[in-house]
Amino acid sequence: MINRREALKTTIVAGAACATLAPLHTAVAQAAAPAPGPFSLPPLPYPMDALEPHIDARTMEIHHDKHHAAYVNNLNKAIAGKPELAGKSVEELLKSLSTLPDDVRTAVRNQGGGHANHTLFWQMMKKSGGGEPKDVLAKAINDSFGGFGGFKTKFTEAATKVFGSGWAWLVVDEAGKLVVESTPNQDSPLSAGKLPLLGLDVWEHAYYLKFQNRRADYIEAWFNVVNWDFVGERMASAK
Ligand code: MN3
Repeated sequence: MINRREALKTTIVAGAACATLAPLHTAVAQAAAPAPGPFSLPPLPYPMDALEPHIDARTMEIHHDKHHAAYVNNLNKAIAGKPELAGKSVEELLKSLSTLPDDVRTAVRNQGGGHANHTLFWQMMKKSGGGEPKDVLAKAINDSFGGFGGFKTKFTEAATKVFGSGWAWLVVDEAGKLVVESTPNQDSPLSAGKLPLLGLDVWEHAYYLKFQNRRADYIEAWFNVVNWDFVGERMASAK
């Protein structure tokens, strides 16, 4: 029986996409046995195939069980031996990057960011999601972007223009304003004093199996699974 890594390799080779084999393969290989520590991988809030046909089950499985697990593992490894950090939430750590010891700052930014971003990402999607936001959130989006269409265009543009790996975000900024932005790598808006309401992972690992290089198609498909109720609750919590 072949394991997941071999299966992935086979899939990618069969897809004649050898050029991307190295980074994806390496990233998957990083997910090892869980390292002990205060942070743990939250279960997906729905079955692996809940977001089909828009986001495929195989991608969800690798993305959650391997990639997100690796961020959690590496975060635990990074703060091992630092009990003063182990009692803090990942959000607290990300909000105070500049005050962290030099030897863990980059790891918290990357691995902690990866853990926090993905924990949100799973909740920002749901089966039979999509459509448009309602109530207070709808009004806020209308006021800020001239309507849902204006928001979608701006968010899609931000997600499309991320060079390399990163995220597109709808955030509440320090002035309480709704803003669309992007961050590179696993940088969290929390580290810039903003509250992420909605985020889209545009790392290739989030879409390559189903969409290959067609990031635009992935972005369009993803809008069909957005959990606007969750986004609305996040905004309400900001006040
Ligand atoms: Mn990801």
